[in-house]
Amino acid sequence: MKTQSQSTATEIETAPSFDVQRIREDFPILKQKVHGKPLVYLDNAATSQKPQAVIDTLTRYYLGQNANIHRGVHYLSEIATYEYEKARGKVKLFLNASDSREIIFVRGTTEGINLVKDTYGRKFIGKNDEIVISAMEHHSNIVPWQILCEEKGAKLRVIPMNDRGELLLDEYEKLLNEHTKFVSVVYVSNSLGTINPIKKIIQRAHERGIPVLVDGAQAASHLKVNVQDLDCDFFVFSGHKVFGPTGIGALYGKTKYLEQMPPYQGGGDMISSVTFEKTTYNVLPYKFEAGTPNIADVIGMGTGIDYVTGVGFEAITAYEKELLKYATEAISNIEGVRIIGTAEEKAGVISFVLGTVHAHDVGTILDQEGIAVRTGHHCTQPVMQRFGIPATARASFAFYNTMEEVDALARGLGKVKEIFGA
Ligand code: C6P
Repeated sequence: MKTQSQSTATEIETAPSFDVQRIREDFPILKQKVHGKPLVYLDNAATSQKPQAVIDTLTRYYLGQNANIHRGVHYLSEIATYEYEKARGKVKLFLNASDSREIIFVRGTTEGINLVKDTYGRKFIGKNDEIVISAMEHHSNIVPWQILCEEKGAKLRVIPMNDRGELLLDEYEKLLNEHTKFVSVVYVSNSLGTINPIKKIIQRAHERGIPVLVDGAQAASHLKVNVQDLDCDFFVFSGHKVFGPTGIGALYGKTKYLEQMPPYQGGGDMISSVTFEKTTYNVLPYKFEAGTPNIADVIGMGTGIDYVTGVGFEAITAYEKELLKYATEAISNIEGVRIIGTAEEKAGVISFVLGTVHAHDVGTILDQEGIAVRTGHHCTQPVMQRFGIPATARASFAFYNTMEEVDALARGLGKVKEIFGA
């Protein structure tokens, strides 16, 4: 299966400071066996595993800190409020936002996009206006805008991509016109792995005064995000993809937009005063956080962020680059494999088809070998349509994956070939 020029797991040199075995010790779930085989978890784009520190934070919270926030004067409420707001400060630093008031806690990327659609979108987008998205969006960044377009009589325009899965920036430029009121584009594609030139995309929209939302769901775990440097107007990500709990994420928005936007939901905590005649709203960010929030998971997400920043993005990016190179070589050398998404700039995702074997069969055989990959359309049906396929198998990496796990994947695919005669 290996060519002469191919490197083996042990030959690969990684930054001396990056000790993957040491890192794996922090993730208890990785020690388990699945179907009698060591777990090889390659479904990190769906959700990442959690370090012991995040599990400990959740336990500590429920054992000794649990209370509602922003409400009580009692000890526990003050502790919970302090921890919750401390986590907001961590997200602010993580994204390099200029102010904690620009960080709004939401359930995840999906809710963050829907919040912007329901508030900014409903207020500022109208009949015959246009919203630009790209051909590689997750359904979360397609469907909300379609709903808005239907409601308002606006139009959705789509930036096309080439056969490698790279956006065509010249075509993007052509789409921007006096009707364009919003651009919403993914930073890193979950089904292709493409890292989009998001700064350029933002600049070109800004030259025409158009605000831009960045779907950072897949970027936040692989790249150092700097919202001030990107100059994006909104940025969303999910905590569960950055080694934190599920059901929590954050929306960053520039104050100038958040101030102008109506509230998302009505309820407790988002008000400043209520009478039957009139309600006035709370200041940022609370205006957008109605009801009792997901306190424990906000705090847990803060610990996930501490963990990933402790490992360091410089080391993560360098290690994952090597891992992706090694895996791309190993997988593309298997006869019958076609990698979907071969962009010049990629993060740790390899989507592929193997001959005529259905992706679900690939995934099922790999599962028997203890290897977890995702199969299907990955919530990007238009991407599958663009490449003329129903589904792919997708291996997606995190910094705790190893070259040996890539070798296991390659052996697993060899088994699939044997079984299906592919
Ligand atoms: N992609 C995947 O397996 P939520 O579900 O709200 O945390 O994230 C939605 C989402 C939005 N944008 C992108 C680019 C994404 O990758 C995802 C989630 C997972 O690829 C689950 S479908």
